[in-house]
Amino acid sequence: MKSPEERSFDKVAQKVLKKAEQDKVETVWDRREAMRSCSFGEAGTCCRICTMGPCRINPKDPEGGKGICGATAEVIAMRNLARMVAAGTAAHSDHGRDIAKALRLISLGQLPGYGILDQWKLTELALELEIELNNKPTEKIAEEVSSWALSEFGNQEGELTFLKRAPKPRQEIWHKLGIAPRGIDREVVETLHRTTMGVDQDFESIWLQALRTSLADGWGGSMIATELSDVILRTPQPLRSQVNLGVLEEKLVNILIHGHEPLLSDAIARVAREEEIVKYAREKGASGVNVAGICCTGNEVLMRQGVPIAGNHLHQELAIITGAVEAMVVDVQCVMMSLAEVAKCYHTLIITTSPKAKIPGATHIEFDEHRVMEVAREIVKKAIDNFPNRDTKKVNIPEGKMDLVAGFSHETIKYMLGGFYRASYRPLNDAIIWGRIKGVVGIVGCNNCRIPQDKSIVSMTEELIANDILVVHTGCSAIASAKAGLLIPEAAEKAGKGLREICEAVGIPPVLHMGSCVDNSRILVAGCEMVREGGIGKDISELPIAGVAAEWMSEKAEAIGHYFVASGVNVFLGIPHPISGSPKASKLVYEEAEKMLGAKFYYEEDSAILTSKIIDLINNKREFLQITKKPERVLYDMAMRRELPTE
Ligand code: NFS
Ligand code: SF4
Repeated sequence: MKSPEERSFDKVAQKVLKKAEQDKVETVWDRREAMRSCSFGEAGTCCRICTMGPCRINPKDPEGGKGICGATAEVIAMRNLARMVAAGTAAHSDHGRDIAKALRLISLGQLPGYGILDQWKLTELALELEIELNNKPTEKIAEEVSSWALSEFGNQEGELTFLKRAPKPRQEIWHKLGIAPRGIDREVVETLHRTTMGVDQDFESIWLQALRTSLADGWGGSMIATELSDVILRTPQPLRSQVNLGVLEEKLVNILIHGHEPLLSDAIARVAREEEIVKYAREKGASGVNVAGICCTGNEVLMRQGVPIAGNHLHQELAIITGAVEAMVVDVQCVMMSLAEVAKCYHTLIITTSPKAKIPGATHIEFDEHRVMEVAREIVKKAIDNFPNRDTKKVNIPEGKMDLVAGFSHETIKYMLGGFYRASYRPLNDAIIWGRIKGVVGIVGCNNCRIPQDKSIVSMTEELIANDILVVHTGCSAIASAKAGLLIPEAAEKAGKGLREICEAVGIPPVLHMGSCVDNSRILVAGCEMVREGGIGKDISELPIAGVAAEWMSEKAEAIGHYFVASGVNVFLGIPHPISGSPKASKLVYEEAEKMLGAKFYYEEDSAILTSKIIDLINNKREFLQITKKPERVLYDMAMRRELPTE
């Protein structure tokens, strides 16, 4: 068995892992260490899409090997990869669909408790969509925007509206390769169709469709989720909060919200502050109610309400093991089935809320969009009722919480850098041109129990900022760096001289929390703005930027990685794609992609080597843009002035 220090880089997690051992509770790490994973599955050369098989191809077979139907290793590996991208796209996009449906209900007055908190963003969107605004009431505009959003899912022809946000050269690449997505659902379905038995059997053609599907996530489902969440719940602005298991409170009823969809979590956080509810908690012996988040739903309410974060993906079991959680309320995605088992050892209630996601052993209280506030109150009361069942002997909340600043939407970055009256990316581009900031790297994605929790994310982030590279984060990576104290302005001390000066002048941390995983779309929009502002490249692929998924595990991360690469951002992986059994498929994504898309995937087991490759890439891009040297300041004398051309 690995030691707590080998399992997690986070000292707070290490303490709780020791408690898990004492309490004899099995965790995800125990199961990982006991698991004998199948090497064919890992290599991507196991096929079970028809019952003539399953087939497996030995990557070491000198003949190359074939499935029973004749399928080659590259086709099997690429089919599997494409299906991962489709599943990831489906997950993010279904989340986007639910937000679009919520906007529709709001516009019809059928979602009590919710409204349009960001009128400005709604207007901006309507203008972009060329919706006539003339004296229309807000509800009518919201209805039209929601109708547009819902139609993006079912479009059969044409292409997704937001693709037009991309720089022209990028759009041309998509058109040339035939990978501009038509409708979000259509691309997911087509990928499932193409990868079923006996359809598309050219691995390059399958990969192009995987790219098209991923673009339907990044510039479709995820972007819709982000934009419309901003309209309903408001665009995030920087705010302070706290992070890690130390945010749990001994004297309060602790409710954890875990999953992805923000609506119910937002309501729970609001309800917990109601006077009635606080009174009810006092009656049960607690001094109030404490709501904290896990994973992306946590990021959503953190960014907009400042609700603290208890932890990232690998913290979900640990939170329950503190013995101090009355209820963990989950919706969809990244929720481990083991939670119900872990909860049995304590008094914690696992409450499932989505009609799409049920767990044996959990209590199901369904999210009903017509009575969200009532459902939220019912859930919070149930948690309060559970407070007297807490076994104080089993409670041990580890010391350890960290301050953080979150809420850097791409709009706020613009305002913070450019000022209120001339919000723009110009100061960022200039800082890059002058070399005070060398580049921007987005570190995104999950934790993975195959490698020590948070270690790669935190060490890479520290090294990049020390090299004057601004780091932006989303998802569980943001929480990892937050726990390590990198999301506070004081962390600028760890940055290189140039980056530090900028952080200190503007008052921002050197590592910016941009939101949940669907908010990776904010990074795409920021990339477009940087190109539009000029001076550092005509396409996203020319910018000195990169993407990193250091500890990824989810199919959603495959979708994100693919739409980054398809958008021209090189992506560095700390966990490989499961395609190593096919040299041809590997060559395509890790090498040849570059020629097609101007970007490709990189994989390195050692995160230090991965980081040095990122720094090399950024330096190469700077060289290509000829911004490696500070332009020398020439002082003109009178003779030189006289020689200046006159109009
Ligand atoms: Ni993203 Fe966010 Fe975390 Fe990974 Fe899961 S919560 S959607 S998939 S584990 S970063
Ligand atoms: Fe085997 Fe071909 Fe069936 Fe896959 S599709 S299980 S490779 S026979």
